[in-house]
Amino acid sequence: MNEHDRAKYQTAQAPGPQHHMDADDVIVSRDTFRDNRIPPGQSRTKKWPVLHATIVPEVTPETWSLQVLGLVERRLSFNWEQFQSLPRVKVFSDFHCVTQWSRLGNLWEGVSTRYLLEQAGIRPEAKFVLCHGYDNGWTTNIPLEEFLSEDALLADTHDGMAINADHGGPVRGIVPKLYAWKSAKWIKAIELSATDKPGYWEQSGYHNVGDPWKEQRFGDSQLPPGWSDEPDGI
Ligand SMILES: Nc1nc2c(c(=O)[nH]1)N[C@H]1C(S)=C(S)[C@@H](COP(=O)(O)O)O[C@H]1N2
Ligand SMILES: [Mo]
Repeated sequence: MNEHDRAKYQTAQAPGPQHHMDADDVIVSRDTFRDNRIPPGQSRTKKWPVLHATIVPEVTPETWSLQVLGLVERRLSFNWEQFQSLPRVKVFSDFHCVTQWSRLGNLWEGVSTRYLLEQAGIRPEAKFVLCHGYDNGWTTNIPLEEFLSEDALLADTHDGMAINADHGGPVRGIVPKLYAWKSAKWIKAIELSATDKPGYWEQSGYHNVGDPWKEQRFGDSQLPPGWSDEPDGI
């Protein structure tokens, strides 16, 4: 294990929401109050696995910038310094990957998606968000309403440490209510649109919404290669 993995390894019970309930600067995701925080078909990992489709792009605070565009009143653009000057939020939440691991009790810090989109002004026709990553045109689509959840943010910090390149630093999206593929690493742009545009994993057969509590892993029409929902014997 390298130093980063050691630092992120959870040795004890999953961190619980009780430590943050009295802190008025922490938004606690509702799902962390469940008696069983692990959605159906998932298991807890104490590690923080690294998962992405292609490469770790070379993006640093010096080269990173964020665009907010599409169906907004005002297109916005932030460099690192401008992003750092925005109001900050902390979110305590669980993180569920469709490949069946869940990392419980993460404290994220960054800028609320609600705040960013309020600054941009949401045009009434906007219904969907497409998050773009710096990795080879990777995208993920999210219903606007889910993207505006109070616990959704653009995070640059995880459990008090800057998010490293493997995990999507300098800045990544975090949408705790949905499977982790909806949490765009190395986020480059947030695009609002009236029509839904399936992203990278959604086009390869993953569910369009991806609610882990409803086990929305795969879409109706397609399954990712190697998966089958046919009962045995057919
Ligand atoms: N830009 C980008 N974001 C991405 C991905 C990706 O391939 N590219 N993979 C997603 C998937 S499938 C998961 S499970 C999480 C993993 O985040 P982690 O590597 O920090 O655990 O990132 C998501 N965000
Ligand atoms: Mo994932």
